[in-house]
Amino acid sequence: MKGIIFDLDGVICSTDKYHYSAWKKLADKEGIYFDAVINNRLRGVSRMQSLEIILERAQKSYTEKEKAVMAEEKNAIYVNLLKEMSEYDLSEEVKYVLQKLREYGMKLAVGSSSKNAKIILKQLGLEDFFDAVSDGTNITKSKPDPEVFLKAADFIGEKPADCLVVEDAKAGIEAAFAGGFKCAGLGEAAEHPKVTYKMEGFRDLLEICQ
Ligand code: B16
Ligand code: MG
Repeated sequence: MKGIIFDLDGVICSTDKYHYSAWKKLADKEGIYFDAVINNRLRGVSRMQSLEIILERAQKSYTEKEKAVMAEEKNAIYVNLLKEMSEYDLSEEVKYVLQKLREYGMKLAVGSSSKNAKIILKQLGLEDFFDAVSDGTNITKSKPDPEVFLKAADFIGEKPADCLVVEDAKAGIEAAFAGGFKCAGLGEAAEHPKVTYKMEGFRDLLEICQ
């Protein structure tokens, strides 16, 4: 293994709770049922795809223009919540493991569907840490398409077969598999049949990459 590509939301940090609050606020306003189980389906998928999943429970249909306004509104709430984040939101475990992997000589990249990835990295004090960031701003297709990870591998100059993707989402595991990457699953993603490594915690990476 020469490179590791980390998903951001749900792997490096817990922005998933902010996504949930922001979508919940919007869903409540529209009178659409939304809960944590539905929220799990939003992991790793794009903002517009997330909205489509939420609208499965809507009682009326929305025009494309209305959907764009709703996605904008959710994003504004979400970005506002991100302002609360700081380097204290980076766990000691993640910080320690990232430093160790750097000492092992691994190339480290981010592969996130989020268009807000750079803001999040800045809030966490990681804006200059990774060798490359591939995110929602440089892709045309979101996970489960492998584009975001293929771009990340390209940015660090490594072949997919030499890189490990670390993911918390079903869509992310499928993207990694489709791109020819090895992948390590955290949380619910650990149970996905296509994972190469099941992780119980972030620290497991030290063993996987030794
Ligand atoms: P944004 P990841 C993903 O991040 C989130 O898991 C997903 O819930 C979100 O819809 C997507 O980013 C887009 O985010 O609205 O900020 O562009 O897990 O790929 O790091
Ligand atoms: Mg994720």
